[in-house]
Amino acid sequence: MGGGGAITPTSAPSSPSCSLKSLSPEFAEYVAVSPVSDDDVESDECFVCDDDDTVGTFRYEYDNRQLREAKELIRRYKPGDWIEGAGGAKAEDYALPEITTLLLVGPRGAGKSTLVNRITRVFDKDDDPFAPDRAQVSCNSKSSGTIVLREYPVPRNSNAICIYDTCGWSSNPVKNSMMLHQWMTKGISHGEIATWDIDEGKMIRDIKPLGRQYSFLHCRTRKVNFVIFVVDGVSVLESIDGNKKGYTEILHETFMSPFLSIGDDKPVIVVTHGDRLSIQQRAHVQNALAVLLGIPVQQIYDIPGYDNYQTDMAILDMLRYCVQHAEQNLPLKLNYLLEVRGRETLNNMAEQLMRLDAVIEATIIFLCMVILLFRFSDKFLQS
Ligand SMILES: Nc1nc2c(ncn2[C@@H]2O[C@H](COP(=O)(O)OP(=O)(O)OP(=O)(O)O)[C@@H](O)[C@H]2O)c(=O)[nH]1
Ligand SMILES: [Mg+2]
Repeated sequence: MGGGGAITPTSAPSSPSCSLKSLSPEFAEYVAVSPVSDDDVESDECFVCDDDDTVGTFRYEYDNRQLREAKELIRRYKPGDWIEGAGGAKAEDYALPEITTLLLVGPRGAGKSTLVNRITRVFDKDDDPFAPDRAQVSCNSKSSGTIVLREYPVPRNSNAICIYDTCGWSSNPVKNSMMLHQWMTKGISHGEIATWDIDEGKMIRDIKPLGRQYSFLHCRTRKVNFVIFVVDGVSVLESIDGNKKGYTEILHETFMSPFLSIGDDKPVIVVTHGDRLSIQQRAHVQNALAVLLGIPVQQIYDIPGYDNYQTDMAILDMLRYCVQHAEQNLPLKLNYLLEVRGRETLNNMAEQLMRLDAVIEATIIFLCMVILLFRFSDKFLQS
């Protein structure tokens, strides 16, 4: 039965999107042909690797280069850069967001705040290796978890991409649905207090202002451009292979909410806690989620609690996926639509006039012919 059974940790992590169990074709080509130097200078020299150490060195260099390129792609990105343009529209015809906003949602303790820290860490490794974590992680059930919505630019100080960490779901799907609907339709703002429980919410509102002046005033409201749906892989496994069906039921019910989709695009799934599962169990969880939620397995990112190349690549892949899909669904500017519509209407009117013109001309010719015919027939009768 798949990878189910007892939960066992593994020391050999992998990510579906970037695992390199055997040499990929690009890597094989790279090893056979390209020399590696620090500045990636190309030359015509050929290298043929015949021992494991050399292959290991090339693989390390290759991985490093891939990671660097993937990070650069995210660092260079500006809203509008990845718009493909359709129906004759160009990037400047779209209503670009000030900053591309990604929303993290998921059950309580799924690892949303941890994911914020992990994403930040990928970039901090180059910028500031000793920078502290940003998001407050809850260490046990006594913690109330995230309550205040917070905006985290990625990388730190970026003005192109930001991630919003939110509170975990309640056990009541109706309340989840209401809160998610509000975020997706009205937008979200940094510092907003969010909780599912009305009584708890009132209590928090009374306490929090002690530490924060003017808490009733929020920062700028952001429209959500894409959603990241975070789930705990261990709870999913326990739910699909055990009796605790509630976890996957609530995942399914919430995931299917139409307002979580941006256009036709459903959220990406991030599976956490993979470091507590074996590789088979992780694959089993991903396949089960793909079937349960009706999405391709490539839309599910395995991001375990390891600090290694595979995890960093999976994070960067996931960010790229989100931003690309966010850009594909940006709305067109109103004045562009009006201009296009106006131009189309004018063209239609001109076409109709031309058609009318032809009809009038044909009628006049016909009438002239009739008059001539009458005249000739009169003369003929008189003679
Ligand atoms: N082993 C392991 N632990 C994780 C992982 N991700 C998160 N955790 C732990 O899970 C617990 C909850 O993590 P959080 O990041 O606070 O979860 P959250 O989704 O933000 O929780 P709420 O804010 O309450 O909704 C913490 O103890 C984390 O250390 C993971 O990938 N592996
Ligand atoms: Mg949290």
